[in-house]
Amino acid sequence: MNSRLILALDFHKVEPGEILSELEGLAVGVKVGFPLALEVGWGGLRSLVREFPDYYWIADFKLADIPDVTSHVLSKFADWGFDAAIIHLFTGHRRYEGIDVIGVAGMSHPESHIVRGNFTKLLDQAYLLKVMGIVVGATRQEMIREARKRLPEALIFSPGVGFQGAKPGEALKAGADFEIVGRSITLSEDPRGAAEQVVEMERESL
Ligand code: BMP
Repeated sequence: MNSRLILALDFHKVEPGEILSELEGLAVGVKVGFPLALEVGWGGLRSLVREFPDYYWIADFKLADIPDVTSHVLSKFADWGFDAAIIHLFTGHRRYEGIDVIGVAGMSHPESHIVRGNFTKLLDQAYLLKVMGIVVGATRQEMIREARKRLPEALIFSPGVGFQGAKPGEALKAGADFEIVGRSITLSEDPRGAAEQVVEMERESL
């Protein structure tokens, strides 16, 4: 599709189904987590995944439990049609089948200094655990460059674009593979127009 945009569907003005229809062909994936699950319930999430199978669906509940619990949750998400799930790397979890696993290596918000202080260790952990991808905040481009160097094979997913300050395309330029964008699209009166602008800026940056 030649798009590097993943939609974070947390908060929204327009109905989720409508946004997802409007963004077909513009966003490659959709990331959902607690905000939408608390609103539409697990059944509601499953219905959206079923209704829009062409998106790459990421379950973002930042799992951080014991291996037996995490494995159980991951396999449920896989059954429901999710393509990927986000976990915390510090747990050392390494059992996953049937779903892509993305580990949190760096976060976008300024208060995440404990995560930031352990960034190198988390990257080593991501390498050892052979996760498919890592999250590194778009607001920290030097961390993206470092992650790209150390983990040339992993896909880098960068949130923090728009509302949190990074400009569309900046994380890609630093070496990320995908930018995760939420409120600057989902809280717009015109989500498709907002997404088109993001995609255009991303294309210009490459
Ligand atoms: P927004 O573009 O509305 O700020 O949304 C960013 C999304 O990325 C949210 O779903 C948030 O949970 C997620 N995220 C983040 O912002 N920073 C991180 O470090 C990790 C995240 O998963």
